[in-house]
Amino acid sequence: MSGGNRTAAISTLLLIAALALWGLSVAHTPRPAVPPQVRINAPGTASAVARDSVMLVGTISAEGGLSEVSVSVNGRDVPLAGAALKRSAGGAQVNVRVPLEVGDNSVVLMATSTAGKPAQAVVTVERTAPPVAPQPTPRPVAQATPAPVVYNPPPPPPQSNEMVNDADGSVLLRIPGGAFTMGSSDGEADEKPPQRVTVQSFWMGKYEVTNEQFARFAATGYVTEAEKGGGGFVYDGTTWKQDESANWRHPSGGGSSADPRLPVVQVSWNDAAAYCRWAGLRLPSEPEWEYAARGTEGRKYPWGNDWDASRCCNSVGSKRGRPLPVGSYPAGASPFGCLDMAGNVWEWTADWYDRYLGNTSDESSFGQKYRVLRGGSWYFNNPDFFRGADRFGDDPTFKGNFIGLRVSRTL
Ligand SMILES: [Ca+2]
Repeated sequence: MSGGNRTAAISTLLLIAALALWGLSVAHTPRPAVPPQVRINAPGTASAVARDSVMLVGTISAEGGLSEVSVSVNGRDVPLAGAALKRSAGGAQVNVRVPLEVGDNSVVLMATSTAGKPAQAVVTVERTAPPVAPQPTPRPVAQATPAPVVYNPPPPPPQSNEMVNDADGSVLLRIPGGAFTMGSSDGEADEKPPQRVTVQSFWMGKYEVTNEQFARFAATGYVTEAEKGGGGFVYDGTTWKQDESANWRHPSGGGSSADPRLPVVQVSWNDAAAYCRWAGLRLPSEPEWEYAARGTEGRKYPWGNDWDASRCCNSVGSKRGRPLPVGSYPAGASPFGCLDMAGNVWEWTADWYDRYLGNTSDESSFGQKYRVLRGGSWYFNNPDFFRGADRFGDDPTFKGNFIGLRVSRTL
Protein backbone atom coordinates (compact mmCIF):
# COMPACT_ATOMS: atom_id res chain seq x y z
CA MET A 1 0.00 0.00 0.00
CA SER A 2 1.41 3.42 -1.00
CA GLY A 3 1.73 6.29 1.44
CA GLY A 4 -1.21 8.15 -0.21
CA ASN A 5 -3.45 5.08 -0.14
CA ARG A 6 -2.56 4.44 3.50
CA THR A 7 -3.47 8.00 4.40
CA ALA A 8 -6.78 7.68 2.52
CA ALA A 9 -7.54 4.37 4.26
CA ILE A 10 -6.82 5.81 7.73
CA SER A 11 -9.01 8.83 6.92
CA THR A 12 -11.82 6.51 5.84
CA LEU A 13 -11.48 4.46 9.03
CA LEU A 14 -11.54 7.58 11.18
CA LEU A 15 -14.64 8.81 9.34
CA ILE A 16 -16.39 5.46 9.89
CA ALA A 17 -15.41 5.48 13.56
CA ALA A 18 -16.68 9.04 14.00
CA LEU A 19 -19.97 8.18 12.29
CA ALA A 20 -20.31 5.11 14.52
CA LEU A 21 -19.72 7.15 17.68
CA TRP A 22 -22.19 9.79 16.47
CA GLY A 23 -24.72 7.08 15.81
CA LEU A 24 -24.16 5.63 19.28
CA SER A 25 -24.56 9.01 20.87
CA VAL A 26 -27.76 9.67 18.91
CA ALA A 27 -29.09 6.25 19.86
CA HIS A 28 -28.26 6.33 23.56
CA THR A 29 -28.37 9.91 24.74
CA PRO A 30 -31.78 10.47 26.36
CA ARG A 31 -33.67 13.62 25.66
CA PRO A 32 -32.41 16.37 27.92
CA ALA A 33 -34.56 15.78 31.01
CA VAL A 34 -36.19 18.63 32.87
CA PRO A 35 -34.97 18.12 36.44
CA PRO A 36 -37.89 17.54 38.81
CA GLN A 37 -38.81 20.85 40.36
CA VAL A 38 -39.29 21.57 44.04
CA ARG A 39 -41.21 24.66 45.02
CA ILE A 40 -41.88 26.26 48.37
CA ASN A 41 -44.87 28.41 49.15
CA ALA A 42 -44.27 30.31 52.37
CA PRO A 43 -44.99 33.87 53.48
CA GLY A 44 -42.18 36.39 53.07
CA THR A 45 -42.67 37.74 56.55
CA ALA A 46 -44.02 36.39 59.82
CA SER A 47 -44.91 38.23 62.99
CA ALA A 48 -43.40 37.19 66.30
CA VAL A 49 -46.39 38.14 68.40
CA ALA A 50 -45.15 36.27 71.42
CA ARG A 51 -41.70 37.88 70.94
CA ASP A 52 -39.95 34.61 71.72
CA SER A 53 -41.31 32.48 68.91
CA VAL A 54 -42.87 32.66 65.46
CA MET A 55 -45.12 30.29 63.53
CA LEU A 56 -43.71 29.13 60.19
CA VAL A 57 -46.29 27.70 57.82
CA GLY A 58 -45.31 26.58 54.35
CA THR A 59 -46.26 24.25 51.57
CA ILE A 60 -43.69 22.30 49.59
CA SER A 61 -44.46 20.69 46.25
CA ALA A 62 -41.88 18.41 44.71
CA GLU A 63 -42.24 16.77 41.33
CA GLY A 64 -40.92 13.24 41.54
CA GLY A 65 -40.86 13.16 45.32
CA LEU A 66 -39.44 15.05 48.28
CA SER A 67 -36.24 14.01 50.00
CA GLU A 68 -35.19 16.39 52.76
CA VAL A 69 -36.86 19.27 54.55
CA SER A 70 -35.19 21.44 57.15
CA VAL A 71 -35.82 24.66 58.98
CA SER A 72 -33.24 26.92 60.55
CA VAL A 73 -33.34 30.24 62.32
CA ASN A 74 -30.23 32.35 62.00
CA GLY A 75 -28.23 29.21 61.30
CA ARG A 76 -29.64 27.05 64.11
CA ASP A 77 -31.53 23.90 63.17
CA VAL A 78 -35.17 23.72 64.27
CA PRO A 79 -36.59 20.24 65.04
CA LEU A 80 -39.28 19.06 62.65
CA ALA A 81 -40.55 15.98 64.45
CA GLY A 82 -44.15 15.01 65.01
CA ALA A 83 -46.86 17.28 63.65
CA ALA A 84 -44.39 19.92 62.45
CA LEU A 85 -43.92 18.18 59.11
CA LYS A 86 -46.75 16.50 57.24
CA ARG A 87 -45.59 14.63 54.20
CA SER A 88 -47.83 13.79 51.26
CA ALA A 89 -47.32 12.18 47.86
CA GLY A 90 -46.60 15.47 46.13
CA GLY A 91 -44.65 17.26 48.84
CA ALA A 92 -45.18 18.34 52.43
CA GLN A 93 -46.86 20.82 54.75
CA VAL A 94 -44.67 22.55 57.33
CA ASN A 95 -46.28 23.97 60.44
CA VAL A 96 -43.77 24.64 63.18
CA ARG A 97 -43.37 27.09 66.03
CA VAL A 98 -39.82 28.43 65.81
CA PRO A 99 -38.24 29.58 69.08
CA LEU A 100 -36.45 32.90 68.75
CA GLU A 101 -33.43 34.32 70.49
CA VAL A 102 -32.34 37.91 70.73
CA GLY A 103 -31.29 39.16 67.30
CA ASP A 104 -32.98 36.44 65.27
CA ASN A 105 -34.40 37.98 62.12
CA SER A 106 -34.91 35.28 59.54
CA VAL A 107 -36.21 31.75 59.27
CA VAL A 108 -35.12 29.61 56.32
CA LEU A 109 -37.17 26.71 55.01
CA MET A 110 -35.15 24.35 52.79
CA ALA A 111 -36.28 21.38 50.74
CA THR A 112 -34.62 18.97 48.35
CA SER A 113 -36.39 16.75 45.83
CA THR A 114 -35.44 13.10 45.50
CA ALA A 115 -33.60 14.11 42.32
CA GLY A 116 -31.44 16.46 44.37
CA LYS A 117 -33.11 19.68 43.24
CA PRO A 118 -32.96 22.18 46.11
CA ALA A 119 -35.17 25.12 46.96
CA GLN A 120 -35.41 27.49 49.87
CA ALA A 121 -37.62 30.24 51.18
CA VAL A 122 -36.48 32.96 53.55
CA VAL A 123 -39.07 34.32 55.96
CA THR A 124 -38.23 37.64 57.59
CA VAL A 125 -39.24 37.87 61.23
CA GLU A 126 -41.13 41.00 62.24
CA ARG A 127 -41.22 41.58 65.95
CA THR A 128 -44.07 43.46 67.52
CA ALA A 129 -41.69 44.50 70.27
CA PRO A 130 -38.01 43.55 70.19
CA PRO A 131 -36.87 41.50 73.16
CA VAL A 132 -34.43 43.28 75.37
CA ALA A 133 -31.28 41.47 76.33
CA PRO A 134 -30.74 41.43 80.07
CA GLN A 135 -27.98 43.85 80.98
CA PRO A 136 -25.54 43.00 83.74
CA THR A 137 -25.89 45.31 86.68
CA PRO A 138 -22.92 47.68 86.60
CA ARG A 139 -20.86 47.24 89.71
CA PRO A 140 -19.54 50.40 91.33
CA VAL A 141 -15.78 50.71 91.14
CA ALA A 142 -14.21 50.64 94.54
CA GLN A 143 -12.52 53.95 95.37
CA ALA A 144 -9.51 54.40 97.59
CA THR A 145 -9.71 57.65 99.57
CA PRO A 146 -11.96 59.27 100.36
CA ALA A 147 -14.39 56.39 100.52
CA PRO A 148 -17.53 57.54 98.73
CA VAL A 149 -20.86 56.56 100.06
CA VAL A 150 -22.26 54.22 97.44
CA TYR A 151 -25.29 52.06 97.44
CA ASN A 152 -24.38 48.50 96.59
CA PRO A 153 -27.45 46.77 95.30
CA PRO A 154 -27.75 43.22 96.52
CA PRO A 155 -26.45 40.71 94.01
CA PRO A 156 -29.14 38.99 91.99
CA PRO A 157 -30.08 35.59 93.34
CA PRO A 158 -28.22 32.77 91.62
CA GLN A 159 -30.15 31.31 88.71
CA SER A 160 -31.87 28.29 90.15
CA ASN A 161 -32.02 25.02 88.26
CA GLU A 162 -35.03 23.90 90.22
CA MET A 163 -38.35 25.55 90.99
CA VAL A 164 -41.75 24.61 92.34
CA ASN A 165 -44.82 25.49 90.26
CA ASP A 166 -47.27 27.24 92.58
CA ALA A 167 -50.54 25.97 91.14
CA ASP A 168 -49.89 22.24 91.37
CA GLY A 169 -46.67 21.88 93.36
CA SER A 170 -44.74 20.31 90.48
CA VAL A 171 -40.97 20.32 90.99
CA LEU A 172 -39.50 21.58 87.70
CA LEU A 173 -35.89 21.14 86.58
CA ARG A 174 -34.22 23.56 84.18
CA ILE A 175 -33.14 21.54 81.15
CA PRO A 176 -30.37 23.43 79.32
CA GLY A 177 -30.91 23.45 75.56
CA GLY A 178 -28.67 21.44 73.29
CA ALA A 179 -28.41 19.08 70.36
CA PHE A 180 -28.77 15.31 70.48
CA THR A 181 -29.51 12.40 68.19
CA MET A 182 -33.22 11.62 68.41
CA GLY A 183 -34.49 8.19 67.43
CA SER A 184 -32.35 5.15 66.74
CA SER A 185 -31.15 3.04 63.86
CA ASP A 186 -31.53 -0.32 65.60
CA GLY A 187 -34.86 0.08 67.42
CA GLU A 188 -38.45 -0.04 66.23
CA ALA A 189 -39.36 1.12 62.71
CA ASP A 190 -41.07 4.25 64.05
CA GLU A 191 -37.81 5.49 65.64
CA LYS A 192 -35.99 5.65 62.31
CA PRO A 193 -34.07 7.33 60.91
CA PRO A 194 -32.09 8.88 63.79
CA GLN A 195 -31.65 12.61 63.35
CA ARG A 196 -29.85 15.49 64.99
CA VAL A 197 -32.33 17.66 66.84
CA THR A 198 -31.74 20.89 68.71
CA VAL A 199 -33.88 21.53 71.78
CA GLN A 200 -34.24 24.95 73.37
CA SER A 201 -33.89 25.31 77.14
CA PHE A 202 -37.09 24.46 79.02
CA TRP A 203 -38.46 23.29 82.38
CA MET A 204 -39.30 19.61 82.85
CA GLY A 205 -41.15 17.89 85.67
CA LYS A 206 -38.72 16.05 87.95
CA TYR A 207 -41.42 13.49 88.76
CA GLU A 208 -44.56 12.13 87.21
CA VAL A 209 -47.72 13.99 88.38
CA THR A 210 -49.03 12.40 91.59
CA ASN A 211 -52.53 11.67 92.88
CA GLU A 212 -51.98 14.35 95.54
CA GLN A 213 -51.38 16.92 92.80
CA PHE A 214 -54.25 15.74 90.63
CA ALA A 215 -56.60 15.99 93.62
CA ARG A 216 -55.90 19.76 93.70
CA PHE A 217 -57.05 19.96 90.08
CA ALA A 218 -60.12 17.78 90.72
CA ALA A 219 -61.03 20.10 93.61
CA THR A 220 -61.72 22.81 91.01
CA GLY A 221 -64.61 20.68 89.76
CA TYR A 222 -62.87 18.99 86.87
CA VAL A 223 -64.33 15.58 86.01
CA THR A 224 -62.11 13.15 84.09
CA GLU A 225 -63.27 11.27 81.02
CA ALA A 226 -63.20 7.96 82.91
CA GLU A 227 -65.47 9.45 85.59
CA LYS A 228 -67.92 10.71 82.98
CA GLY A 229 -68.56 7.13 81.94
CA GLY A 230 -66.92 3.97 80.75
CA GLY A 231 -64.10 3.85 83.26
CA GLY A 232 -60.71 2.67 82.05
CA PHE A 233 -58.49 -0.29 81.38
CA VAL A 234 -57.20 -2.23 84.36
CA TYR A 235 -54.33 -4.67 84.32
CA ASP A 236 -53.53 -6.57 87.48
CA GLY A 237 -50.40 -8.34 86.27
CA THR A 238 -52.41 -11.24 84.89
CA THR A 239 -55.59 -10.15 83.14
CA TRP A 240 -56.79 -7.12 81.19
CA LYS A 241 -60.26 -5.74 81.52
CA GLN A 242 -62.25 -2.62 80.78
CA ASP A 243 -63.59 -1.65 84.20
CA GLU A 244 -66.44 0.88 84.37
CA SER A 245 -65.64 1.62 87.99
CA ALA A 246 -61.99 2.51 87.26
CA ASN A 247 -60.93 6.16 87.31
CA TRP A 248 -58.15 8.19 88.89
CA ARG A 249 -59.79 7.94 92.34
CA HIS A 250 -60.07 4.15 91.93
CA PRO A 251 -57.10 3.25 89.70
CA SER A 252 -57.81 -0.48 89.66
CA GLY A 253 -61.56 -0.05 89.91
CA GLY A 254 -63.91 -1.12 92.67
CA GLY A 255 -62.60 -0.48 96.15
CA SER A 256 -59.08 0.52 95.10
CA SER A 257 -57.94 3.95 96.24
CA ALA A 258 -55.47 6.55 95.01
CA ASP A 259 -52.34 6.64 97.19
CA PRO A 260 -51.33 10.35 97.16
CA ARG A 261 -47.67 9.42 96.59
CA LEU A 262 -48.36 7.34 93.49
CA PRO A 263 -48.45 8.74 89.98
CA VAL A 264 -51.97 9.61 88.82
CA VAL A 265 -53.35 7.12 86.28
CA GLN A 266 -56.61 6.57 84.40
CA VAL A 267 -56.16 10.00 82.82
CA SER A 268 -56.70 10.41 79.09
CA TRP A 269 -54.55 12.70 76.97
CA ASN A 270 -57.42 15.17 77.10
CA ASP A 271 -57.41 15.01 80.91
CA ALA A 272 -53.62 15.43 80.97
CA ALA A 273 -53.81 18.49 78.69
CA ALA A 274 -56.57 19.99 80.86
CA TYR A 275 -54.46 19.46 83.98
CA CYS A 276 -51.53 21.27 82.37
CA ARG A 277 -53.70 24.22 81.31
CA TRP A 278 -55.00 24.57 84.86
CA ALA A 279 -51.48 24.41 86.29
CA GLY A 280 -50.09 26.97 83.81
CA LEU A 281 -47.90 24.25 82.35
CA ARG A 282 -47.90 22.09 79.22
CA LEU A 283 -47.10 18.57 78.13
CA PRO A 284 -43.53 18.09 76.86
CA SER A 285 -42.98 17.73 73.14
CA GLU A 286 -41.52 14.44 71.94
CA PRO A 287 -38.05 15.95 71.29
CA GLU A 288 -38.09 17.57 74.74
CA TRP A 289 -39.12 14.32 76.41
CA GLU A 290 -36.47 12.24 74.65
CA TYR A 291 -33.75 14.86 75.23
CA ALA A 292 -34.60 15.04 78.95
CA ALA A 293 -34.45 11.23 79.16
CA ARG A 294 -31.31 10.60 77.10
CA GLY A 295 -29.19 13.75 77.42
CA THR A 296 -26.75 15.13 74.89
CA GLU A 297 -24.92 11.81 74.63
CA GLY A 298 -28.13 10.02 73.68
CA ARG A 299 -28.14 7.34 76.38
CA LYS A 300 -30.18 4.25 75.63
CA TYR A 301 -31.77 4.34 79.10
CA PRO A 302 -31.93 7.36 81.42
CA TRP A 303 -29.02 6.03 83.53
CA GLY A 304 -26.79 4.71 80.72
CA ASN A 305 -26.62 2.25 77.88
CA ASP A 306 -27.05 -1.03 79.75
CA TRP A 307 -30.35 -2.41 80.99
CA ASP A 308 -30.57 -2.53 84.80
CA ALA A 309 -33.89 -3.71 86.23
CA SER A 310 -32.95 -2.33 89.66
CA ARG A 311 -33.04 1.27 88.37
CA CYS A 312 -36.71 1.58 87.43
CA CYS A 313 -40.19 0.29 88.20
CA ASN A 314 -40.69 -2.56 85.73
CA SER A 315 -41.81 -6.17 85.47
CA VAL A 316 -38.81 -7.59 83.61
CA GLY A 317 -38.14 -10.99 85.16
CA SER A 318 -40.53 -10.30 88.00
CA LYS A 319 -44.22 -9.93 88.78
CA ARG A 320 -44.16 -6.48 90.32
CA GLY A 321 -47.58 -5.71 88.89
CA ARG A 322 -48.01 -2.20 90.32
CA PRO A 323 -46.62 1.34 90.15
CA LEU A 324 -44.58 2.76 93.04
CA PRO A 325 -44.38 6.23 94.66
CA VAL A 326 -42.73 8.71 92.28
CA GLY A 327 -38.97 9.10 92.74
CA SER A 328 -38.50 5.62 94.21
CA TYR A 329 -35.48 4.98 91.97
CA PRO A 330 -32.93 7.82 92.40
CA ALA A 331 -30.28 5.62 90.71
CA GLY A 332 -32.41 5.67 87.58
CA ALA A 333 -32.20 9.46 87.16
CA SER A 334 -31.77 10.88 83.66
CA PRO A 335 -28.68 13.01 82.85
CA PHE A 336 -30.67 16.09 83.92
CA GLY A 337 -32.04 14.53 87.11
CA CYS A 338 -35.55 13.57 85.98
CA LEU A 339 -36.85 10.45 87.71
CA ASP A 340 -38.97 7.53 86.48
CA MET A 341 -38.46 8.46 82.83
CA ALA A 342 -38.14 4.72 82.34
CA GLY A 343 -40.98 2.74 83.84
CA ASN A 344 -43.47 3.40 86.61
CA VAL A 345 -46.20 4.97 84.45
CA TRP A 346 -46.25 5.66 80.73
CA GLU A 347 -46.32 9.38 80.04
CA TRP A 348 -48.43 11.38 77.59
CA THR A 349 -46.56 13.90 75.46
CA ALA A 350 -47.91 16.83 73.46
CA ASP A 351 -47.24 15.44 70.00
CA TRP A 352 -49.24 13.39 67.53
CA TYR A 353 -47.84 9.95 66.81
CA ASP A 354 -46.40 10.71 63.40
CA ARG A 355 -43.65 9.84 60.96
CA TYR A 356 -40.09 11.08 61.56
CA LEU A 357 -38.51 13.01 58.72
CA GLY A 358 -37.25 10.45 56.18
CA ASN A 359 -39.08 7.49 57.74
CA THR A 360 -40.28 5.07 55.06
CA SER A 361 -42.20 2.51 57.13
CA ASP A 362 -45.78 1.71 56.14
CA GLU A 363 -47.05 2.38 59.67
CA SER A 364 -50.78 3.09 59.28
CA SER A 365 -51.10 4.57 62.78
CA PHE A 366 -49.13 7.66 61.80
CA GLY A 367 -50.97 10.93 61.42
CA GLN A 368 -53.16 13.05 63.65
CA LYS A 369 -54.91 10.09 65.26
CA TYR A 370 -52.90 9.08 68.30
CA ARG A 371 -50.90 10.95 70.91
CA VAL A 372 -47.42 9.81 71.84
CA LEU A 373 -46.69 7.85 75.00
CA ARG A 374 -43.11 7.66 76.28
CA GLY A 375 -40.97 5.81 78.80
CA GLY A 376 -42.72 2.47 79.25
CA SER A 377 -44.79 1.29 82.16
CA TRP A 378 -44.54 -0.81 85.31
CA TYR A 379 -46.16 -3.83 83.69
CA PHE A 380 -43.76 -4.22 80.74
CA ASN A 381 -41.44 -7.20 80.85
CA ASN A 382 -39.27 -6.31 77.84
CA PRO A 383 -36.31 -3.92 78.41
CA ASP A 384 -36.75 -2.48 74.90
CA PHE A 385 -39.90 -0.63 75.98
CA PHE A 386 -37.93 1.33 78.59
CA ARG A 387 -35.50 2.81 76.06
CA GLY A 388 -35.52 6.60 75.73
CA ALA A 389 -36.11 6.37 71.97
CA ASP A 390 -39.10 4.03 72.22
CA ARG A 391 -42.41 5.48 71.00
CA PHE A 392 -46.04 4.46 71.20
CA GLY A 393 -49.26 6.13 70.16
CA ASP A 394 -52.69 5.83 71.68
CA ASP A 395 -56.09 7.41 71.27
CA PRO A 396 -56.37 10.76 73.13
CA THR A 397 -59.37 9.34 75.01
CA PHE A 398 -57.62 6.13 76.15
CA LYS A 399 -56.97 5.63 79.85
CA GLY A 400 -55.55 2.80 81.93
CA ASN A 401 -53.95 2.11 85.27
CA PHE A 402 -50.55 2.24 83.61
CA ILE A 403 -50.67 5.68 81.92
CA GLY A 404 -50.00 9.04 83.59
CA LEU A 405 -48.25 12.26 82.73
CA ARG A 406 -45.27 14.51 83.30
CA VAL A 407 -45.44 18.28 82.91
CA SER A 408 -43.13 20.80 81.29
CA ARG A 409 -42.98 24.54 80.91
CA THR A 410 -41.46 26.99 78.46
CA LEU A 411 -38.45 28.73 80.02
CA1 LIG B 1 -42.51 7.07 83.72
